[in-house]
Amino acid sequence: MSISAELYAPSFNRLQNISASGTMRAVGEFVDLKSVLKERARKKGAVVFGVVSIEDANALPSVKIEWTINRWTKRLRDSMPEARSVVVFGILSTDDADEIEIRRSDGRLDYPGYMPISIIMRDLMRVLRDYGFRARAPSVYASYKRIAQLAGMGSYGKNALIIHPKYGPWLRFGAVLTDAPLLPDRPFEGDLCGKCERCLTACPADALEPYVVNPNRCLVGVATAPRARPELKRLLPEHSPVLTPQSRVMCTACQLACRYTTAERRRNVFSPASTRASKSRGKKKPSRPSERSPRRQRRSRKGTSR
Ligand code: B12
Ligand code: SF4
Ligand code: SF4
Repeated sequence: MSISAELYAPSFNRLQNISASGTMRAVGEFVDLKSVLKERARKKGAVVFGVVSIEDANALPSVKIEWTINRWTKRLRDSMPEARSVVVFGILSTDDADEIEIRRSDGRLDYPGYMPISIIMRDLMRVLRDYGFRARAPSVYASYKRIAQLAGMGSYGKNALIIHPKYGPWLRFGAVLTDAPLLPDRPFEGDLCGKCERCLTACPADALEPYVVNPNRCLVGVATAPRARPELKRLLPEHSPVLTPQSRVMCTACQLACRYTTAERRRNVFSPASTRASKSRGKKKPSRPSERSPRRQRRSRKGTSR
């Protein structure tokens, strides 16, 4: 029988590991490990899944992560020298409730919408270990967007996010490093943006140039930066509404404006004013600039300096 890189026959030791976790398989049974991982990720909420070879992921240039992080991205092999594959998956933000940021009393920032990522990562690592392979989380200083593009999950968009043909910019990525030899997927080729520039126009903070976001202007960064410019801070209540004294909805204007955003995602926005309006008039009135037409957005942005 010929065995492709991702088909795996458990050895005796590995079989013992498997049996210890209650997933005993017959000796000599070949398992398509990549499909097992993909199915597990899907069951836990991932909508996209792919694999990148460690060579391709490691060849990515190191780039500076700015914002409050101020560090260079790490090569993936630094986290696991024996790694052979990077397993990548993406969950979907379907609602503004997935965009909440909470500042805990110790100053830590929490993003409940990202919670499923850690759960899926832990689960995939457990599966890999059950099959006798090593697995660990990559450094948080890896470049997830570049890895996702290599795994075929979409093109790098003018809003500086990975755009998926079906899910638009709403994917959130997680990854696992492993020494399992899994068959890599092909990188996503092409540019889904074309001549479109809707996100650039929609950004209330002028934080976007095509394919590049300025973390010092992006309101997601501004909301957490102690020394952000006052004229940008003033945009926060409208574009990054506060829910409680310690929590807010992150700005989503560039994502809502994207032509790959579904009508359903556009409806699921935080907007108490429009809820009141629709109750009183039986009709939904857009209140956040991101829901208005690009021309109205341009008008409302006048007066914002770069
Ligand atoms: C720091 C950070 C921020 C900072 C800085 C943003 C930035 N520079 O990307 C701030 C606070 C502003 C931010 C905001 C947001 N972020 Co953020 N952020 C990160 C983090 C931790 C690091 C990203 C980074 O700084 N990389 C370094 C920079 C220099 O790398 P880069 O942008 O890839 O740079 C390269 C490209 O520009 C590329 N390039 C330029 N032109 C072109 C053209 C093509 C065709 C290609 C292929 C490449 C390319 O060349 C550069 C050098 O290699 C990542 C998680 C991670 N560890 O990767 C999440 C991450 C990028 N954020 C994410 C998200 C979703 C957001 C927000 C929507 C908020 C939210 N809901 O979480 C906003 C969106 C703002 C925006 N329009 O980009 C997601 C992106 C998902 C996606 N679909 O792409 C990530 C991957 C988190 C995750 N786990 O999913 N973020
Ligand atoms: S998240 Fe908001 S401020 Fe940041 S780039 Fe997108 S639209 Fe601009
Ligand atoms: S709004 Fe248009 S230019 Fe911006 S990311 Fe979406 S498709 Fe690309």
